[in-house]
Amino acid sequence: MSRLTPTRALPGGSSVVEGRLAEQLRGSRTPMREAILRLAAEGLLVIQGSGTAEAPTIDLKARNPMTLDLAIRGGTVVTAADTMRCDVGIRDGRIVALGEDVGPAARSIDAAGLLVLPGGIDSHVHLDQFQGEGIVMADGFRSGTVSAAAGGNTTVIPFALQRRGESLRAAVEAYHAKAQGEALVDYAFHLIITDPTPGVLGQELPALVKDGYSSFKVFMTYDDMVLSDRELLDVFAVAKAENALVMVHAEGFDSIRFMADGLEAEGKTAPAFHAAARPETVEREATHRAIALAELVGIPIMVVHVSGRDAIEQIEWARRRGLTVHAETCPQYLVLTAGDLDRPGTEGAKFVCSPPPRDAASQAAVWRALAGGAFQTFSSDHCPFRYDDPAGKTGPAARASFRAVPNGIPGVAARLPILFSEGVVKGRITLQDFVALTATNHARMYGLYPRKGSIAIGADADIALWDPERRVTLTQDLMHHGSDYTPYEGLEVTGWPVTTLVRGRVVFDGGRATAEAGHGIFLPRGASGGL
Ligand code: DUC
Ligand code: ZN
Ligand code: ZN
Repeated sequence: MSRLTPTRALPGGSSVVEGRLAEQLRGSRTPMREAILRLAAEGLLVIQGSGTAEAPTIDLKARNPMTLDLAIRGGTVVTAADTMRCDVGIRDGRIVALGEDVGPAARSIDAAGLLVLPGGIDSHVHLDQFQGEGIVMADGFRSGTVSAAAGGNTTVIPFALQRRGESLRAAVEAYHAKAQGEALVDYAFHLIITDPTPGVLGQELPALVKDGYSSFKVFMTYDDMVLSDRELLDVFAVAKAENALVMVHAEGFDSIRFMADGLEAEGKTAPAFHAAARPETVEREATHRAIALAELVGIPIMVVHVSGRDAIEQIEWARRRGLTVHAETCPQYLVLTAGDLDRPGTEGAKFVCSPPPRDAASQAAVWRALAGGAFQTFSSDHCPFRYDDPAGKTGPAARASFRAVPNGIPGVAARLPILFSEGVVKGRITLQDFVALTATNHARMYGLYPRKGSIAIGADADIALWDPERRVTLTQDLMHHGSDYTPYEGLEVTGWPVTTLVRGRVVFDGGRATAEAGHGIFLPRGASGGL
């Protein structure tokens, strides 16, 4: 827990009694009376009569509107560009001063020995998202954002999913209703387009982009979400006209069906066969196709949850051709492998996500690409289900075949500790890379910069106070999410978020939420700024 201290010596309303002071200090009453009178003359005590005085309630801010609400003192501030020893002064939820000594403040946090990081922005999470009849996502906006704050995040960008036949605007309104009054950290929405009707493409999507929903995800697989190449092109054309960013789930629908049908026909239905049904070839083909379609239309795209070597090769190939292809990767592709899906019984279901984790060689390729700047963002793809639950990973259909195991794993609380420990502490990436990959680039890419994503004068005071030396073993109880497990159970990390502040308010500290649900606000976004 960080140390929070009032700046005033005596809290307002405290009494000072001449006789009691003399007893406590083992002196006579006269010098006590003189001291009280002197303090009263300076306005620091108010005489109440008969040897009693009271500390006035001083509203430092009312006295001087320039006084800070909060100062974070003695820490090491880290941005995507610099590391510097300086204090941070906060007023009205924003950073208003950075310097050696930012002056008086109503409250101070002692951050000696801590890193003062821009709060994490997780631009790929799923909260309370419809997953199919009988399946329940384990986190809504309350538990999901508590988990985010526990992991040092101050903004999340979940998805508003359009179900086929549904208006996109209605989908957005439904997700707002789910989030209203529930979030602990700030949030925005990407759209998921599953039904690009003329009305969606011609009216709803352009209007929604103008209203601050400046990115949308499209799927190249899943029965109820896949878009044909023609539909992808139509959506891409609207993105071009509206200056919006398309996020692509790149796995080939028909290839997966072909592989899964074959495996099932051979009776191979255990969770491990989820990975076998979606080999890197399937992701490589779709990544290449998405890039080609984007080239035809002339737009940048963001390839999300890139899992390994093959897709990275396609992205690098496209960049060599001069195309703008952004890419995101996630913790599961750094510390999990397809072998985890092969754990005994149904345990492997805990690791079923798409694309699936790969092998050690692909992990190494993802690290190389991260260190070399090939990835712009590192997100969790938090998509939580319960394991021991018929509405989760081990329902009757899921037990019968890997095909029915809900697709996704929780990770919003584990994302920052994993990248810090495996990346910064092990010397694979720099502290600046870490901040860029977890906060600044997300803000830039998704139209939240400069309000979010950095520690700078004028920015929202969204801050993670980070103990770079704390050693922690990741366990379910540290995640504060709605899943009943973490796929990262037992992973030992060095570096931990001790306090999370959203717009100057401490929202998570000492292992618990410290602000009320509803502190988090919706953030309409501008256009993608690229990097
Ligand atoms: N894609 C995601 O982005 N998250 C979970 C499952 C999926 O297919
Ligand atoms: Zn996806
Ligand atoms: Zn996702």
